[in-house]
Amino acid sequence: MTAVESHEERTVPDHPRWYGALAGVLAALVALIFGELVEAISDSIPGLVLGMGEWILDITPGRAAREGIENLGSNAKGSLLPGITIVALLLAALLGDLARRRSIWFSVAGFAVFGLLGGFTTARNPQSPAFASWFWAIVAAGLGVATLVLLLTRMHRPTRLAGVLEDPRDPRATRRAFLSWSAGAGAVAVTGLAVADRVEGRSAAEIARGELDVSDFGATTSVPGASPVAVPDPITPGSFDEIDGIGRFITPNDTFYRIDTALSVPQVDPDSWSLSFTGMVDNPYTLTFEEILAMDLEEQVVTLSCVSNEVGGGLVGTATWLGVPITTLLERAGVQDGAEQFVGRSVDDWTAGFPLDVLDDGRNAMLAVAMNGEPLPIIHGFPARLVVAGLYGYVSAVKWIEEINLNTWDGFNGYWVPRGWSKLGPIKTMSRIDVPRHRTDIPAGPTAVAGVAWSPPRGIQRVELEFNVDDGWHECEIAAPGTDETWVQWKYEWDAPPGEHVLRVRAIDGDGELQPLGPKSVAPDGAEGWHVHQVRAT
Ligand SMILES: Nc1nc2c(c(=O)[nH]1)N[C@H]1C(S)=C(S)[C@@H](COP(=O)(O)O)O[C@H]1N2
Ligand SMILES: [Mo]
Repeated sequence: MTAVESHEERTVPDHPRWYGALAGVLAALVALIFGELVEAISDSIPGLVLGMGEWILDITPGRAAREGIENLGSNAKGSLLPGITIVALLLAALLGDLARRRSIWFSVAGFAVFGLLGGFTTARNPQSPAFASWFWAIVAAGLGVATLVLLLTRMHRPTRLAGVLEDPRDPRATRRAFLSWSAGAGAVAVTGLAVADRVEGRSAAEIARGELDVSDFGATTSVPGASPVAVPDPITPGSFDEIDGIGRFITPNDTFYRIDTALSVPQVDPDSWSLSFTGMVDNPYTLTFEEILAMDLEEQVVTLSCVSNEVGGGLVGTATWLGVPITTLLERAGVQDGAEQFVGRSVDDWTAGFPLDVLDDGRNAMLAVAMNGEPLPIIHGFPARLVVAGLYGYVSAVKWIEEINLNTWDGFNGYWVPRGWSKLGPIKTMSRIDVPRHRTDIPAGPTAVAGVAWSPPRGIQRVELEFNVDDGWHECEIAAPGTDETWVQWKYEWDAPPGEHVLRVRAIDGDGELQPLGPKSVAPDGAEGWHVHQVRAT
């Protein structure tokens, strides 16, 4: 150890390249983690990485967005934030290296750009306070620069550090000093991250939601004897829920698919939230959460599907929704002649629109406040969302809604329309095989083939199953519960002969229309095709 030290103090070597890079990375970590602290403490200011991610999502045009984001429950959205972090750290490494070799001013300029970008991207979030977002982003960048200067001045030869520490033999400037200060900066960053994690706490939305009791929802006490909210049994009577592996008739909240563009789930405090009716209405008005809860609420079972659901996919589910019919709300607003489009907008400025005349057939369309006997889960739109039977979510099912705007058809395009998705989004007839699973071996002999099929609001008249291509179609049994607005469960008690089988399913809707054979992929208006499972009976 002493030998190494004396060697180091005798020579004045150029430091390894990575010293500068390391200093840059640590400086960036300090800045980014400071941003995480701000996010954790404020509840409304996004972190620097998150703000950047939101901005990138918003400016991503058509094709990329179409493939990635509409259904980025996991993939693209999941890798965006780590990706941004890595790019930021790589850039910071470059800046640190430049600072070591050339001038500190390169990295001051670089961090200033980071700070401005951070201020811009965090302030543009519709829920964040603009001034505070800018302020804290600039403070974060300043901390980054300070860290970098501190570390670089611990080095042997900070020759062009703008005048700081000219003497290469300054006793404070040794390789060891640099490394221990770096370790210190790293420790500060790690501690900051741990603290951010600790103080994150529960949002006002989570606290308020926890205090709600769905049995208090609705002006339902006036209907003696009628329970306003039927919390569905785990197993729906008359359903095929007992079949192992089938999509349950009522999808439990914790397995219900989630799709949205939100990188961080909007946390809406119902006490400071309201819903406004705007645009082509005679009486623009706003509703508070309490006012909504005091209205007559209805419970409806409706199947919701994402336009990005592939043939056989899981971006579809059925829930019991409690809410107010949209038509009731519109009556009070007084829809003007010439209004053609119903547009919903969320607190995070996501929008969806559908033709008003969709509602003419009397289908269920509601402002929902509860899902399967619980206040809406936060990821499913707390405190209120729209649910419209028979329309894909991207044109109708606005979560965290705060405005209902009536417009002409040409007067507005919802979020996904300019990004390449169809402006009209009726749900297509679809059927899915759940069991037996794809590419599995089953024992030859009696076995249940089962799944779900939906075509809201037309309903399902018949489900047919084929055991090998062009072998003929067999009618399946359909479970009793459900309406034309929900999916149905179907099953076929099959006596499986030994060998390879290609099971294929198709449905006939309530109008007698056969499910389209397709194949068509999800963009621009929903997938088409007959779902296939291959199995081997042995
Ligand atoms: N605010 C907001 N609401 C939204 C979306 C969104 O991105 N933001 N996505 C829609 C889409 S594409 C679908 S399929 C449904 C999904 O609702 P879920 O996540 O409750 O299943 O929400 C809709 N509502
Ligand atoms: Mo969707």
